[in-house]
Amino acid sequence: MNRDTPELLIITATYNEAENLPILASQVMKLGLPANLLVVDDNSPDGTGQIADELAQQTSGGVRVLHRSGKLGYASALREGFALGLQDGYRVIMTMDADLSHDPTRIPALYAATEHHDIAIGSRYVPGGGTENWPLSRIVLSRTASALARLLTGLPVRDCTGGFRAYRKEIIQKADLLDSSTEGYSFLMETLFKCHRIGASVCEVPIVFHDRQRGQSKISKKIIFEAGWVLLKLFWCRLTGKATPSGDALHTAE
Ligand SMILES: Nc1nc2c(ncn2[C@@H]2O[C@H](COP(=O)(O)OP(=O)(O)OP(=O)(O)O)[C@@H](O)[C@H]2O)c(=O)[nH]1
Ligand SMILES: [Mg+2]
Repeated sequence: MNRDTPELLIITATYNEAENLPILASQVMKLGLPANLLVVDDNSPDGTGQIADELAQQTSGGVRVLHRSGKLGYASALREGFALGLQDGYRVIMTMDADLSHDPTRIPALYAATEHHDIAIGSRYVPGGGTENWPLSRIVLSRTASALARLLTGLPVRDCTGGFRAYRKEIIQKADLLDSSTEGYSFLMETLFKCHRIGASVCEVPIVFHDRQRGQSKISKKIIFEAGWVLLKLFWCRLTGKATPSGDALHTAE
């Protein structure tokens, strides 16, 4: 571990977020936290990767960049970010979207919650949380996914599918979160499932989710289908108690 490594790593996966990334980086840097913002970019055709490099220079390394060769998926971007975070010795690792749907002013609350919990989830579905400007179709999709995930996995969490989270580094290691082959948002359900199975303490911090104002959504039918499939596999794991979707042995609580 480098002794200059700050406590907190905030990972944001980017694919064509050229308009959003400079705003996000400036809002995160303004918080004045002991944090690095890690941009994991998949060679975005709109030049997000180059913008990230410029931001890294302007912030003297406050922003860090991981370039990948092409569009390898949201989940694997987060996993590579986790791997770098563990390797470099950050104490807390956060994830958030780059499209400003996740409000950076909630970062301090999530970070503070890791003082007492292994994972802090930015939650739309607890008092004080919510969504803004979301079309009815997205509200229905998200609410249904969260309710189904809760029912089938038994997770005691109201918002299982949001990607604005803070993890203590130890829980990423103990729950083996790098061992997964999911591509999209199902990774978020899978990570919670794995953490819950080893007795992680989880809390939900209210957030208001804002619909993206710039750029395009990357959510696809394939990713929605994957989420349904992973959910069924998690249900099966819950029933049998034998294995997680990636096939690794289940851990028991310590
Ligand atoms: N590196 C990388 N980032 C991705 C990929 N797919 C999505 N992202 C990023 O992951 C974050 C979430 O993706 P979005 O497209 O906003 O998906 P979403 O939030 O479910 O959809 P909207 O609400 O419509 O924006 C954004 O910061 C994207 O740029 C990918 O394949 N690779
Ligand atoms: Mg989004």
